[in-house]
Amino acid sequence: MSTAETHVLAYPFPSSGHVIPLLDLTKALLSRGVQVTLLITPNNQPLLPTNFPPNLHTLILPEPLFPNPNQNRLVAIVTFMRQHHYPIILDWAQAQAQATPPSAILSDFFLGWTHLLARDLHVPRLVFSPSGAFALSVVYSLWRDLPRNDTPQGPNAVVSFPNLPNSPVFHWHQLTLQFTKPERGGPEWEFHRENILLNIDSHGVVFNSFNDLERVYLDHMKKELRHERVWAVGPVLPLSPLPEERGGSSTVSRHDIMGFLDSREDGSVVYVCFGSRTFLTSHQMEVLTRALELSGASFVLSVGVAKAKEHGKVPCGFVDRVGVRGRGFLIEGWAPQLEILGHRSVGAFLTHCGWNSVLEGLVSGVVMLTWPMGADQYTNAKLLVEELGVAVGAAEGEEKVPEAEELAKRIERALGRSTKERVRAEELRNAALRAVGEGGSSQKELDAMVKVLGEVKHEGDAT
Ligand code: AWU
Repeated sequence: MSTAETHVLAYPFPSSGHVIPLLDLTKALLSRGVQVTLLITPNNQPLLPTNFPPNLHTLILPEPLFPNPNQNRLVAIVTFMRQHHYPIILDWAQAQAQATPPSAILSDFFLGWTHLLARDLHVPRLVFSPSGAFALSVVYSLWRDLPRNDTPQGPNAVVSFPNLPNSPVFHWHQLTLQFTKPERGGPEWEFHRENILLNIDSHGVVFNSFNDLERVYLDHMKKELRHERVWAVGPVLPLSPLPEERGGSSTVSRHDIMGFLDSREDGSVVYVCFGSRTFLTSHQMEVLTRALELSGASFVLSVGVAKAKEHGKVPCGFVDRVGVRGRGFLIEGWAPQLEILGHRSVGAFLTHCGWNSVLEGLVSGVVMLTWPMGADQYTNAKLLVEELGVAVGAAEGEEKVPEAEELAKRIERALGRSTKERVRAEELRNAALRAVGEGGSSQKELDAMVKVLGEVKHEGDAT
C-alpha cells in the first residue's frame, strides 16, 4: 500500500498533555503523505491547526460527560468514550470502506479498549504513549507482577523493579494512583488492569521519546513485548518556527512576556510551571514564592487558573514586592511555554516532570528542577536526576512542602553556569535535535513505522 493509501485513525485521550503530542505526531505523519483522521471531541477542536492539509480529516465525537463528580475522572471519561464513541467509529469506518478504509488505529495508552475496536475493523492498533519508555515499562511491570504492599511502612514501603534496566526502586506513594488507590481486585482496579493488558496485546507502541534518551528502556520494551514494533519518534514538538499558540491561547501578551525576557541576561531566568492540570496547595505556593524571593533570581511563575478553593494562590503582596524590583513575571492562566523555554534568558525550569514539559526542557537545553506530583512524574524525575544527571531534585508530592531556603539554594544551583547538569543539558539538547533532524533516529523510526502500516493487509492478520 502506498503512503497515500495508508489511513491512520489518530485518537487522543482528551486532555491537553495527551492531545498536544498526538497532534504534533499527526503533523509528522501528514508530512509523509499519510491520510489521517483525527477522532476528536469538540473541546479539543480549537487545538487543531488552522491550515488543514488535504490529507487531514476529522471525526468529531461526543464530549465525554460524567454526571457523577465522585466517580474517578479518568475511569469516567474512558468508560464514556468506550460506550459512546465505539459504535460511532465502527459505523463511520464501515461507511468509509469503499473510500479509504482505515489501515490502523493510533490511540492513547489510556484507551486500551481500542485494541478491540481495531480487531472489529481488522486493522492493527498502535499504542501512542505520551509518556516515556521508562514510565511505561514501570506501568507494564506493575500490572504484570501486581506487587502488594502489606508492610507496616504503608505509603513509604519500597517497591523494587528488578526486571527493569537499572533495577529502579520506588516508594509505594510514588507509584501511579491507578494502581495503588482503587481497592485491589475491585471494578476500578480491574478497569485499569484490562486497559494495560489490552495495550500490551496491541500491535505496537509509538513513544514520544528518542533513542539517546531512553535506549535501555526502549530495548527492554521490545524484549518484554517480544516484538520489534516499538518506535521512538520524538520529541514530536515543533522546533521552528514556534506556533503562536500551542495547547491553548496565552493569557499574557507575547509582547509583554518576551519584553520581560529580553530585558534579562542570558540564562538568568528560572521558569516555573506545573503543566496543564497540576496545582500547588496554598502552603506550597507560599514556600515556592518565598524561595523565588530568597534566590534573588529573575523568574517567570506560571500558575494555572485555580479551579478549586484548595488550589494555592500567589500570596498577596508578592507580586508588588517582587514585581516592583522587576525580577519576576507572573502568568495566571496559560503560558506560551515553548516560547518561554526557548528564550536565551531562561536557564532553569522548575517542573512537575510531565513528559511533554520534560521533552520541552531537554530541547531547550535548560537545567530542570524536578517537583513530581503523581502519574508518571516520579519515574520521569528519577530518569532526569539519577540516570541522566540533567536535573536537580527540588521537591516532591502534592502535599509535601520543601524548605524555602533549601529550595532557593537549588534554584541558584540550577541557574549555575558551569555545573555538570548544565553540561548534560547541552549534550541532551544536541542529542534530541540530532534525533529529529535529517537522517536522525526518530525520523528513521517514524519512516519505519509508516512502512509497517503500509504493508499491513486488511484481512485482519495484524491484530
Ligand atoms: P505535560 O506533560 O507537561 O503535563 P500535564 O499537562 O500535566 O499532562 C502526560 O501529560 C504526562 O506525562 C503526565 O505526567 C501529565 C499530563 N502548557 C503550556 O503550553 N502552557 C501552560 O501554561 C501549561 C502547559 C503545555 C506544555 C506541555 C503541555 C503540558 C503526558 O503531566 O508546553 O506541552 O501543555 O503537558
